[in-house]
Amino acid sequence: MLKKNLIINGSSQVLIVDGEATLANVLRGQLHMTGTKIGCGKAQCGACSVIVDGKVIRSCVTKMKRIPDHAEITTIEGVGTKEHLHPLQLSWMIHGAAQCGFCSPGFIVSAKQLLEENTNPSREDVRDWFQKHRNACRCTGYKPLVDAVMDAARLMRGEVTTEELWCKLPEDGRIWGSNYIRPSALAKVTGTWDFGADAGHKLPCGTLQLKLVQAKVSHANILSIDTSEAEKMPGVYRVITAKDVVGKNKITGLITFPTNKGDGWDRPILCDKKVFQFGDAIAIVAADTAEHAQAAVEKVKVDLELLPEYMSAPAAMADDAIEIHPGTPNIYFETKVVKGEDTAPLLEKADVVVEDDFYVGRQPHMPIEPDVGYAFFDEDGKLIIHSKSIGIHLHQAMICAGIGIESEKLILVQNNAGGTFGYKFSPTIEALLGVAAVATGKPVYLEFDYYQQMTYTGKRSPFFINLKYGATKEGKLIAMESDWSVDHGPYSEFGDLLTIRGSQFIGSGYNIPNIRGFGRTVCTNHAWGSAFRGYGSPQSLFSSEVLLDELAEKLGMDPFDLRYKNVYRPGDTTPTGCEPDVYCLVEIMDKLKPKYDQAKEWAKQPPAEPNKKRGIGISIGVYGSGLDGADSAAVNVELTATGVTVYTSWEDHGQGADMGSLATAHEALRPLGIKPENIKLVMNDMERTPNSGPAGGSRSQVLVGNATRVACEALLQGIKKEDGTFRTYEEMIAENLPVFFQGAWTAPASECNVETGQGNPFAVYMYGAFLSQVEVDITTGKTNVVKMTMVADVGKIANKLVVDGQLYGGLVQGLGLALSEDFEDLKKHSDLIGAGLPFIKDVPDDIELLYVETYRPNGPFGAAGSGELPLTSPHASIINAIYNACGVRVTHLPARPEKVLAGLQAKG
Ligand code: MCN
Ligand code: FES
Ligand code: FES
Repeated sequence: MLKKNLIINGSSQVLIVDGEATLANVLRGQLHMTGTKIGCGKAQCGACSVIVDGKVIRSCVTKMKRIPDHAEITTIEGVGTKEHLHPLQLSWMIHGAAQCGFCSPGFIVSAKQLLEENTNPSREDVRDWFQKHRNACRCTGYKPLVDAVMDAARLMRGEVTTEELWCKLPEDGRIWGSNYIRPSALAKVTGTWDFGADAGHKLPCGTLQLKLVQAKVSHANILSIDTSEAEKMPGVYRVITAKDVVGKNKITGLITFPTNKGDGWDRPILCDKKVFQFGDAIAIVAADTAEHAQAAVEKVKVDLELLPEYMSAPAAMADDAIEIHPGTPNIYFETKVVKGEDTAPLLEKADVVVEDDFYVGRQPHMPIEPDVGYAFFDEDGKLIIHSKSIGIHLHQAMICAGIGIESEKLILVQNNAGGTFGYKFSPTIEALLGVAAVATGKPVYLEFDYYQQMTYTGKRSPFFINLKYGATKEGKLIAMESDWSVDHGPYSEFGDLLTIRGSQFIGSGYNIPNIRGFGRTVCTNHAWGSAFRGYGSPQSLFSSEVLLDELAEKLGMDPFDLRYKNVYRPGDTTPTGCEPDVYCLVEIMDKLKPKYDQAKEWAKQPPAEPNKKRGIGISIGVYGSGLDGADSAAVNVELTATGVTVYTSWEDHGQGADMGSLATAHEALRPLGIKPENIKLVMNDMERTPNSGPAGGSRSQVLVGNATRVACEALLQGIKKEDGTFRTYEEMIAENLPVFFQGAWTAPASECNVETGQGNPFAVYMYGAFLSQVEVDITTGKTNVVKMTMVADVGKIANKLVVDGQLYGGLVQGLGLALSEDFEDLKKHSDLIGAGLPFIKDVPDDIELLYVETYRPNGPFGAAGSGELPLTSPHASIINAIYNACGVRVTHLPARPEKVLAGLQAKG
C-alpha cells in the first residue's frame, strides 16, 4: 500500500492506496466521487478525464503509483457545483451538449484545462484538443460540444452574459418548440447524474459481484462444465450454471409473424447444450468482490465439441450447412413484396435498367457507457432489476419465464443510461441478473467491461441486397425488383420484423408503381442482431439510394433531378402500397436545392492539396415513427398540491425522454397556465409507471406523446368547473374527486401482409434529405467529409435543442457507418478504435440543419419522431459523393481507405 498526500479539488487529503489501482477506481470506489466515469477502460474514450498538475490525463489507465505526492487533481466535482456552475457547464446546458451525459464530465474537465491554457481558442484549436485527449462522444456529433466551448470562452472573457445565451421563451411561457433546457442537464454537467455503475457503488454491503464465464468460440456443443475448482476460490459465494436456473432458461424473442419457422425460444440465458456465438454466457460467478469473481471465472472448465462456424448469411444458407438451432432451418422467415404489375416484363421493355449488389454490415452501437445493472428482492418478495433497458415492460415479458418468476413479481427499472442506440431494445444482462438473484437470494451487481460490451451485446444485422430498377428514358421509375438476406445472428428476436423493413423501405420515398421483392431472415453464428437506430432503413436505403445514382448516371441525369422527378407527390404510394401520412418531400428537396447548387460549385474548385479530389452526393431518407400496426402507449397524470405529476415509461437512452415528456405535458396543460417547473416527471419504473412501450422505432414522441396528451386532456376535463375554470388540488380533495387520470393512445395503422408486403404499417413518418461534400485522397483512399447538410421534416418540433442534437448525432453515426464502423473481425473490432468510432477530427465541423415542419395529423400537436431519421441514409450520400469525387463506387460498407484505394487502382 502507498500513502499519498494529494490535493483533490483544492482540499488536501491523505490516502492509503494500492499502487496498482487506477486513479479512476480510487476516485470512484474509495472516495465515492462518481462524477468521473469509466467507459472503455483502456484510454480510448476520455470519459475518465481528470486534470493532474495541469495536464489532462485518462484516469482509467493511470496507476496510483504514478501519481506524484502532493499532486493537484481536479475532477468534475471540482469544476463547479449545481449552485456555482463553471461557464463550461452553463454553456454545455445551453447547447444541449449533454444528451446521455456520460461523456460530459470528461469533456468538461478536458475543456477546462484547454481554457486555462488558451482563453481565446479557435474552433479548430478546440477540435485539436479533444482529438489529442481522445474525448469521444457517441450522441452529439461533436459540433454542439465545440459550440459549447466557444461560448464558455466568450463568457469567461466577458464578451457575453449567461442571460444573453440562455434560451428565450415567448411571452406566454410556452416551451413547446423552444430551446428549453432538458431537466436532466444540470445533473449531467455536474457529474451528479448517477449511471448504473455509480449506483452500483451505493448498493448495500453484501451485494454479490457477478462475472461471466463466456464462450471464446462461435459454435460448439457443450460436453461438460466443471465448476468445482472455481467454487473453492477465495470469496466465491456461488457458481451458477444452466442447471441452477429454476425457469425455462430461455429468453423469448416474441415471434411477430406466425409464418416464422422458429418459436422464438432460442436464446439461452446460460448456455447448456450449445454455444451459438462468441461471448455467449455459460456460467455466472458470484463473489464478494469483482476481482474474486473474475479469478474464479478463469477456473471454470468448459469442455466443447467445436462445430462449423457460419459467420455470414451466405455461409449459413449453403446447402451443406447444419441447422444452428436443430429443428429450425437456418432460413427461418421469408417475406415478399407484391405491388402492382409483374415486374419481369416491365423490366424487359424498360428504356433503362440498372442492377447491383449491396452490403451493409454489422455496425456496432458503441455507447460510451458499457452495459451494467443490478437486481435484488424487495420487502414484498418482488424481484427488482435495474438496467439500461429501453423497454422495461417488453423485457419483463421476454425474461420472466426464463428466470422462473411470475410476471407480477418481476419489476424492471431503467437506470440513467449512457446511450444505447437500440442495443438495449434487446434484454442483455437483465436475465443474467435475475437468474443470479434467484439462485443466491442476495442483491447482485454486474458490469461489463468494454470488451464484453462489444462481444456480448447485439449488433446491426447485415443485409445482403440485390436490387434492380427499370425506368423510362425521361427518368420515371416504373419497376423495382429486390432480394435481400438478413444475417440476424443466432437469436431470432425481432428478426422477422427487421426483415419486413426491407419490404417497407427499399425504394421508399419514391413512387414505384410495380415492385416484386423477396426477403429472408438467416440464422448465423456471428453477433446476434439487435435493434440499431434506423432498424433496417440504413441497410434498405443504402441499396436504393446508391442504385438511384447509378440509374442517374446511365440516364445522363443529375441525381438531384432524378430524385425530384420521382419523390412522393399527392396520390403516390409507398412500397407497402399505402399513401404516406404527408407529402413533404418536394418541399424538402426545394429547400435543399440552393445548398446542392452551392455544393456543386464548391466541388468544381480545386482542393488545396493536389492529391485530393472533391465530390458531392445526396440521398433521401424516410422512416416510420412507431412499431408496426396498432402500436399503443399508456401514460398517467396526477394533480398534486404543487402541480402535476406525469407517470411515464418513456425510456431515455439519452435522446431526451425527459424533455419530450415535459414539453408535451406542458403543451397539453397550457389551459392551466402551469409552469414547467411545476410538472414533475416519474419515469421508467414499472412499479409506478404504466406500459408506454419501448423507446424504439422513433415511436415515443408520437405514441407516448399522444398518450401524455390524452392523459393531460383527461385531467383538464376532470378538474374543470362548470364556468370553464379549473379546480385546485385542494378543491378536488375537498369535493372528494379523483386526481389521478389515465391516458392511452393507439396508432391507426395495420401490419403489412407477409405474402405481399402491403399494408399501412405506420401512422406517422419522418422524412429528410442528405447532402455530403467530400474530399478523397487518391494516394491513400481516405475520405474526408468536409460538410454535411440535412433537411429534416420531423413534423412540429417539441424541443429544438433536442432535435438538433438528434440530427447531429445520427448524421455522424451515418458517417461512421459509411467510412469506418464494423464488427466483423472478433479480434480487431472489439474496442472503440478497432471498430472505427469516429473521433472529432473524423467529423466535419460544418454540419448544417434545415427544417420543414409539416404538421402531422396523427402526431401530438403535429409532431413526428426524430431519433432515427438522421441515420436512415446519410451514409448513402457519402458513398455517392465518393463516386462523384473519384469514380469509385463502394457498394459494400464500410468504405475504409484501403477499399477506396483498391477501387482507384482497379480503375487504373
Ligand atoms: N422530438 C422532438 N420533436 C419532434 C420529434 C422528437 O423534440 N417532432 C424529441 C423527443 O422528445 C425525443 C427525441 O426527439 O426526446 C427522440 O424522439 P423519438 O424520435 O420519438 O424517439 P424516442 O424517444 O423513442 O427515442 C428513441 C430513438 C431511437 S429508436 C434510438 S435507437 C436512439 C434515439 O432515439 N438512440 C439514442 N436517439 C438517441 N440519442 C441518444 N443520445 N442516445 C441514444 O442511444
Ligand atoms: Fe478512460 Fe475510456 S479513456 S474510460
Ligand atoms: Fe456524449 Fe452521450 S452525450 S456520449
